[in-house]
Amino acid sequence: MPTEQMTNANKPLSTEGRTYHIETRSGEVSNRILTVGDPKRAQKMASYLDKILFTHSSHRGFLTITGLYKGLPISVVAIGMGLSMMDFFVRESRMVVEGPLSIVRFGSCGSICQATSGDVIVAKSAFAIGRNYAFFEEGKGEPYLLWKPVEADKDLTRVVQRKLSEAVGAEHVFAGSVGNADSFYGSQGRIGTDFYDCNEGLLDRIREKYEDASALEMESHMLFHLAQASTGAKNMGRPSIRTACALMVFADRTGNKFISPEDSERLVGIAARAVFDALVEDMPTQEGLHPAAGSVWEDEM
Ligand code: R1P
Repeated sequence: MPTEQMTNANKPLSTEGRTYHIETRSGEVSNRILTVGDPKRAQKMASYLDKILFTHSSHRGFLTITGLYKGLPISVVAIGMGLSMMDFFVRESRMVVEGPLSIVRFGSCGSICQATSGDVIVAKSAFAIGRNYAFFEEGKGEPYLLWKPVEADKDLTRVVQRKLSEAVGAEHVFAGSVGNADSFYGSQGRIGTDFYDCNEGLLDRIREKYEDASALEMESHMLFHLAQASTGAKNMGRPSIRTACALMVFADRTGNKFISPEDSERLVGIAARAVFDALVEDMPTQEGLHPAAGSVWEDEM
């Protein structure tokens, strides 16, 4: 249920200017954002900020933590899972931040390349994988639709890859195209008998179609697609939204291995500083970014 009175059905904002689902307003979210799925991962990564200035958990499960790192504001936002949550997050963040946004997703994935559990895969591009209802309901076409890859921002991706390589060792960092599936199960080729999924040949079809296909997860294509579709707030000669994505390999889909809780905890801790350093190197000043006046970092700048 709405927690506050909204008046505009097209752009629901509370009288305080808070967005409907994330419940943040202008001055609570930075132009530099690290986004993850799991709120516990967000808390762990945010613990590497130098100072936390703002924390809010919304009624729809979005967690926003804003603080300072090396003197600059950064927000960490946990969004849950799936492309709809990514859509809420990107659009509602764009509503409350002035100036360009740099967004880095640090997620988990299943590897379909030589990267194994505990390695990191950086997304050079992402393609969407969607269940084709016309096949299941009308017998038309292929059971899964595979869309053309959308590129990540090259400069932001380069700095994220370099910082992660320095942190975890270049031999543990791979790069390639990432498949953003609309399901953890059917559309990622997990085989089961409870549902008619018709996905036995899906992984082979993906590898055949995209020779650099490296990982499967559930948000990256929506992130990259919305960055390309964004129109406003062009600033500093840059697009409105620039995006990168790096993924911890939790599941090795080829070797059938899974990361241990200890290794994932360790990797998240190491990666936090690497991603913050990348965001700060990418946007080293506050010039042209969201004004400090009225923000949660106002007294710190
Ligand atoms: C599935 O377990 C979830 O994990 C992956 C997938 O994209 C999906 O959201 O990413 P996160 O660990 O960032 O949530």
